[in-house]
Amino acid sequence: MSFFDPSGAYSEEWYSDKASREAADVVNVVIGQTLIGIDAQLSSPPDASDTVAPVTKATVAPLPNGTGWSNGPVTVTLAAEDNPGGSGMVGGSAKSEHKVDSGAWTTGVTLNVAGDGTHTVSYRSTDAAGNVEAAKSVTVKIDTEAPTTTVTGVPSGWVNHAVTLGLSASDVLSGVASCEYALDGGAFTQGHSVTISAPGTHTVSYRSTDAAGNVEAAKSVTVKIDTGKPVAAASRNVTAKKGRLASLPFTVTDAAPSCGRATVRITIKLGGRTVKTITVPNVTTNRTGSHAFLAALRPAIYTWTVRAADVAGNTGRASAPRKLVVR
Ligand SMILES: [Ca+2]
Ligand SMILES: [Ca+2]
Ligand SMILES: [Ca+2]
Repeated sequence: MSFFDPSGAYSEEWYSDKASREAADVVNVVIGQTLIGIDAQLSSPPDASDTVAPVTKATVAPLPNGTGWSNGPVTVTLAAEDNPGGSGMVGGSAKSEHKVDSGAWTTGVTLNVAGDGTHTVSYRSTDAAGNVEAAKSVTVKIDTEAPTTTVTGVPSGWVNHAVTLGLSASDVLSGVASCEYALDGGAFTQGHSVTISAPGTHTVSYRSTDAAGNVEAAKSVTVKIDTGKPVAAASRNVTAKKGRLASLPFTVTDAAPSCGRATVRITIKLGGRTVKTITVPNVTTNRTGSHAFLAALRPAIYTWTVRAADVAGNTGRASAPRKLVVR
């Protein structure tokens, strides 16, 4: 309410309630030079005829994604509006309140909600006249934990065939939305399996994303494929003394991409009949090798061949024969 005195001075006084008015706890605004001493009650007490409760709207920020999940804390903001002509949301009993799950009612218009899980945020407001709104609620679903992906079908070492990896994931709360893989640093592709068939050493990265949008830190496995057969050669004819050590030189060539290791089998024959076989494990390929053995054979002219199988499982052909002369 405002007043003008004849000099044109303008004055307003407000009282928050009757008690403060009596304590002369007033605010004066003076425009002009003279404040005239009119003591009048200008606002409260609230309109006793207001029996309509206010209406509160709750706004959640940031908004959850399309699945209804948030992957971090959210803020709930309350905005209350009283009925037109009502006692309003200022002074008197006016307040907004909120509570989370089974917690206590707390006065305020903003609320931070954190912690994984599904939360019920209840809220209500009271107008200046003391009309209490029936509590309403909004559900806040928070999931901050990324899924965990499990990969199956990973070979323990070199293999000589295509490899299919399976991806499966589990997630707490919102659930798995997608699994992805990336081959050799390429782009991630959605899928639950990937087949790698090209020879070579491959890195397969994988990760999953949950419905709340939490992306797992990518993990990776290595897949090593070698489909080439090693080529073994007996290097030269060998002469040995009966009962003495004799060295049989050979080479194993394995084209890249190669697992680099092979098992070599030496076969010694006499007159087309195998008289001795020797297995030499863990031979480094693409390098000259030899095997020393005790020539416990009767003097004769034998033949010997070598054949290699790489550790990926590829077996080459037997080499051309060389002579082994035992004297
Ligand atoms: Ca009201
Ligand atoms: Ca999760
Ligand atoms: Ca090979």
